[in-house]
Amino acid sequence: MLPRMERTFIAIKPDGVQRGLISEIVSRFERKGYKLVAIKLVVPSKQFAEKHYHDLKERPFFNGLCDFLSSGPVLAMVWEGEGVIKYGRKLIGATDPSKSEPGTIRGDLAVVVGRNIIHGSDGPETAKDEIALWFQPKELVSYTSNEEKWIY
Ligand code: 3AN
Repeated sequence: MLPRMERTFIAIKPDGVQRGLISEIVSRFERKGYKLVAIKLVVPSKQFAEKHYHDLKERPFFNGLCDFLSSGPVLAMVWEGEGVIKYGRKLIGATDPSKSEPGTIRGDLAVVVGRNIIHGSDGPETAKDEIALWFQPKELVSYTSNEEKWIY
């Protein structure tokens, strides 16, 4: 990994998987120029979902949110690239899809906040913690893609 590279945790939630949006979402990150370094389909337990969303445990929607995340397959991914944490959030769009800009993933593909199809780490610390929660170090693949020299 080049020193300026960063990594972020991105997950397609059960609604995005059930709606057949995996390829659409993956392609947006891929075409932007980011590199996929880990990917797996998992059904998280409720306890695992609570760990993932621990920051939100005081919020009224916490329980429903954790039930929802653990209700079916989630596509967990790690994407790498310069500025990927912040720009990944831009690709995703505002939390509430009724306010997300068209052109963003939530703006184009979702309607309500409780079914906003995708999660992305909100900063470097969260990215580190979430990657460590969802993946073992050996599941993160380091490689040089042929395209990289044209991107950087
Ligand atoms: P983001 O996912 O954009 O980082 P957060 O961290 O504020 O947003 O919220 C995490 C998740 O909690 C959201 N993706 C959404 O699914 C859920 N959420 C946030 N606000 C609400 C709400 N008012 N009602 C139901 N679910 C919510």
